Amino acid sequence: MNVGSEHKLCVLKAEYDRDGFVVVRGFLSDAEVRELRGRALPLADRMTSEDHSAGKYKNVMKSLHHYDSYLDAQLKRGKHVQFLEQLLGGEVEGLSVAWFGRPEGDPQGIGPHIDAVGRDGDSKGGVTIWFALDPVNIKNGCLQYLPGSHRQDYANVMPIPNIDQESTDVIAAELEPGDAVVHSARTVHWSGGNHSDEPRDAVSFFYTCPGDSVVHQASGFH
Ligand SMILES: O=C(O)CCC(=O)C(=O)O
Repeated sequence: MNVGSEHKLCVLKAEYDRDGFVVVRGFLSDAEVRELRGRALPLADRMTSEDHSAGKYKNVMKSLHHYDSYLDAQLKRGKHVQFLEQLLGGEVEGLSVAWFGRPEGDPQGIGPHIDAVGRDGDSKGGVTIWFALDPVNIKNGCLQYLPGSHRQDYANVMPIPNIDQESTDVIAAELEPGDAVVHSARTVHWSGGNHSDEPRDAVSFFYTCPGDSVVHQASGFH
């Protein structure tokens, strides 16, 4: 996708501002997906065997950029950085690269949460761009969002209580490899278990927005 087109950017920005997340189709080329997979998955495998996992989530590895120079460069200067800055209308600062695996048959999803909260209610906080490395869908545990939730205040706890995950308002971000979904750190999101026989791998990049007058609290995942 040519995300440089001003009209497309305006459409994506309007959607992001309204819903607190936006799907960007075909952000990465096939070659870029191969490169990201080739860097992240073997590293995640190695880290799994050394047990670096994020608490109770054995298929989540954060801070990958500390172990791989390509991922570190992507966090700082990947083509998505300029895109995020255009989308948000301000600078972003890279905090972490994470692998979110959901192997076939893994029943463990991730409950409703936000990624960070600001001190003031109207802060944009941070932003995550999540790249699908496999086809991701409701059956293998894609991300799901509560649209507009970025405009409300939720506790930075996991799971956030009393979220109706069956609500007809909920949007499932079903993606193909190379598609991305961008969400505000204030948007309530979650993912289900993998009830399919296909793996679901993803890599996310998490940024704070230094221009916002906010104290950031990164979640357990970032
Ligand atoms: O990939 C997932 O299942 C969850 C990802 C997530 O919560 C995030 O990127 O903030």
